[in-house]
Amino acid sequence: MRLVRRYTLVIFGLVVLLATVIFFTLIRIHAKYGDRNKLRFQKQKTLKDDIFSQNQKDTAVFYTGMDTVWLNGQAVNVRLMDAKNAETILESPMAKELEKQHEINVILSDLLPINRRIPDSRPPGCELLTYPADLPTTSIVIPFYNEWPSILLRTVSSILARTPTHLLKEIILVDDASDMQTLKKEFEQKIKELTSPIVKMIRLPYRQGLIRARLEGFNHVTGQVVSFFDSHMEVNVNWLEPLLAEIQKDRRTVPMAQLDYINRGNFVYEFEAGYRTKYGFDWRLVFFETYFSAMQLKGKSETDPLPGVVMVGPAFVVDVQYFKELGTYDSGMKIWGGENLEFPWRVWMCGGRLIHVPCSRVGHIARPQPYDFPDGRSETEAYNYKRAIEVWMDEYKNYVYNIFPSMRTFALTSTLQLRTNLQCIVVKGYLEKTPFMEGCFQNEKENWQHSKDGLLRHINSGLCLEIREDKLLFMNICDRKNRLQHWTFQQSTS
Ligand SMILES: [Mn+2]
Repeated sequence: MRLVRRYTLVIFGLVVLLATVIFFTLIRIHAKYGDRNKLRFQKQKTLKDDIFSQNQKDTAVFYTGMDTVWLNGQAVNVRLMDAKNAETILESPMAKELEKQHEINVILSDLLPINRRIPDSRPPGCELLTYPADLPTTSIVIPFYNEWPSILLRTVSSILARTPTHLLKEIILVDDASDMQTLKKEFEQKIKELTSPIVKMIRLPYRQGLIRARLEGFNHVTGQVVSFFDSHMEVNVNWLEPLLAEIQKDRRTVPMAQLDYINRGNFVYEFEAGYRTKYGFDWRLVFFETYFSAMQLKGKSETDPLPGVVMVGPAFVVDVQYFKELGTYDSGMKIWGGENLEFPWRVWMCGGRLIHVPCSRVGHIARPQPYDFPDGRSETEAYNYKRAIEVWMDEYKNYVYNIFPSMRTFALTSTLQLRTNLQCIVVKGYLEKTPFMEGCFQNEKENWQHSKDGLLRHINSGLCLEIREDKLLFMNICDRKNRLQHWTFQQSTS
């Protein structure tokens, strides 16, 4: 009896020991291999929680411009760190300094999956639309200049993930002579590892600016349609088909995706339901974003494209042959600025059409331009604008010269000789033909309405006057609940 009990005890002991060994071995294997490519942020409940948690179920792919960062004198591998470390790194002076330098929270970008999910921002009804099977093929040109590697890679990765392969001929990256070393060999290796052979890289030997870099990329395009992108974007679901369908209907249509905002501080993908972006310019040639008013939307469905006045720059598509017929971009323009007005003027005045397509959504990190201007920014812009108005604006150019008299004296070596060849209409025709131009011109009568609830509404633009915390005035979407938009008028007592 005692012998049997002793054996039972020994066997029981061995079983417990074996189970313990197996348990700890499994834990070690899991720790070593289970999360190799995953950061574990499950328990984190902070500002970054949303972003980090959204990819828990997928295999997240990370790319860090710097695998190792220095934290309190210690090397930390950002791929393997835990949530607490992530938080500390994001708060570190190094992260803050880089954010200031690049005007984007670049370390956070490194910590986010390259293939992260973003919310579907399309208006209801878009997912029910169907498109022809034989849409034209597309090439995408992405110029970059000192872009942070993980941001550029996320741009490419989102296109590869959300663009049907049979429609995408190639993605052409054009390095406009960046001097950031992280964009060179190491980056090219990452591109090869994480993307596909249809991604091509062109390196320009010296700085040519965004406009000429786009044109360099355009020379290598083999698709029927070309799309120009910025290097800090993320495309949304089904972004391409609605644009291509418009070109298939009429090859002289230039469709633009509606841009959403990717917050440069926390990388949240931001959009507002029902918001319909529209762009405009005034005679200072200041480009601005506004939105279609309720009156302009009357009789239109949420999925209907609407005509646009000018473009913001990236995320539009154009038929390659038509782009050539129109004379592409004005290659005489320098660096950046002005092409987003000049090209749309050309399209509208020469028989084409520019439209906003609400079912095509692309996220964009808005920030001050990373481009630097060797000749000075305002000089470069003045030069480009002069080219644009001298060609297209007839007597209207005097509005611009009256504001900037020094622009009159700028010498241009040559200007475009397109108008006669293309049989384009005169500028008055443009102003009449382009719908929704109201609110774009400074010489129009400005009407303001002061409503009972205190809002000071600008009739033409539909926007309201708002005073910022720092006492600067600006125009914003009217919001009764916003106290910074409440104005009262008092009789002077003095
Ligand atoms: Mn941009």
